[in-house]
Amino acid sequence: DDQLRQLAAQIDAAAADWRAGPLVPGAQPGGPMVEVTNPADRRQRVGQWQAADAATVERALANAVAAQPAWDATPAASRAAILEHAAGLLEQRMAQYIALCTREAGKTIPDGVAEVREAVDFLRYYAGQARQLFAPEALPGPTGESNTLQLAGRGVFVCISPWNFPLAIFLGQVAAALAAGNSVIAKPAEQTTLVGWHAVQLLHEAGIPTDVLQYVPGDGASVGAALTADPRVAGVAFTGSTDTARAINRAMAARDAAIGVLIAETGGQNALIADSSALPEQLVKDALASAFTSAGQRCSAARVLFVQADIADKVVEMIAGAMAELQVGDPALLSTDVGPVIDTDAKCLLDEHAGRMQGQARLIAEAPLGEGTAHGTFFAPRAWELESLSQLTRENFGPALHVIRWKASELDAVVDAINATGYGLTLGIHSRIDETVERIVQRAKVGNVYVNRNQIGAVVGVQPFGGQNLSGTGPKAGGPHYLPRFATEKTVTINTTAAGGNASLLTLG
Ligand code: UN1
Repeated sequence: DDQLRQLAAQIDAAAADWRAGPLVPGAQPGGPMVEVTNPADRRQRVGQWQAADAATVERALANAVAAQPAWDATPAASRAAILEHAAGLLEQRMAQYIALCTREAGKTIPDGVAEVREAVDFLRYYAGQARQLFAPEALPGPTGESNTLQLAGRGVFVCISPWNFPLAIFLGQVAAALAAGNSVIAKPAEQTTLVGWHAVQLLHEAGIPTDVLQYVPGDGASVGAALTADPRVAGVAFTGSTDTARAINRAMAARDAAIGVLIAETGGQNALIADSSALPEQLVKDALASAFTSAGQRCSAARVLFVQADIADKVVEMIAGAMAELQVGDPALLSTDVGPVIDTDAKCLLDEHAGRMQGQARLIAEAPLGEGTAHGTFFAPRAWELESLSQLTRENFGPALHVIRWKASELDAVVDAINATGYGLTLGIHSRIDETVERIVQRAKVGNVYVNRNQIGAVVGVQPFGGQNLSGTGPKAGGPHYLPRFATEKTVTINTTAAGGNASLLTLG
């Protein structure tokens, strides 16, 4: 707690005049300037950044192509050592990065701490994996030849990251792509350009060459579209909305180039199923943590609580009680549970949703907005009771929870309705009946299931994270299969007989 208090003080001490722009060797600055304001108080200026123009994007692509072979030829252990060095630097400068996340992205201090921790974990995890996986593997074969399988970088990778994890997911994607021997062009979410810029500077300082990792802030329509349509790009790692993932997929498919790789982690319509054996106190605590942590702006967040009818009245009443206690306000204050949403557009979408719910759902509770929230983009956390999941037509990315009652005979139908949304990211289960848990786990088409706990905060290397269907392509971030997807496989067969000929040539068919 003392450490957190110090951090809070440092956020206020940090100069509120951050700057950022493209990091592309040889490019002349040319794009428009964008002002950054504090989501908790839009009157407060945080800094400004310059967008990349078309010439800068072109220069970045040319640099990345030229730089990749030497980086690919650098031993994986050396690439890993740089990433591990960056992890150490990030730990030392934790306070500065938390301050940035709070002021640019509206993150609470505990969220900022978790964000830095996760970024450090990603850097170390992919570095460790690269050390292991990139050692050539000898394969058994006939005598007179040696066969090895080795991994290599694919080429130029574009990493397009979201504003909700501006450091952790940003660095996770970039670290995996770099560890695998790719040169990287990183495009941050527009909303969190300052955080991304500092993350790239840190990697450069740790030893990543400036043409191997470049930074091109800008909007998705010009910068993102130019990058993903370019035939020089071998792969794209993307985290964000399902619609954008589709657009990237189309752009890559339309290129007159080798078939590229898309690794996409997208949205969810995540449910939590509670039966009447659930412990109500634990259920309510975990449901609210899953729905409202990070102001509900996690793709892992719980959106719908399916509660069995016989405990529903009690649970709904407890939800209303607990929501009245939520502290909504300035994320730089240690007492704050829920900060602002990312921007005016996000708030408008949530207001629209609240308007739609008014006519067709019962409002269970609306948390009070705290003092000093009038000038920020705040949305008061809300819970509604619905009749059916079909009343939700899209993912509502914010602090909005929906409760639906179910009867004992409907368990399979509940799971089927969740599957029918087409999303498949996280699922929470609260039950003390093993058969019920197993039955749900077996039937649900989701990527991450959490039983009798909250359903957010997957730990790198421990809970590999990612979904299926509309929720993403896989492989799961922070899991063993993620890094290999950024690499290509090369089989090398060498004739090792003295004569250099192949004695059995004629029998080889
Ligand atoms: C996201 O919101 O894009 O499990 C991913 C979690 C985080 C990942 C969320 N590690 O909540």
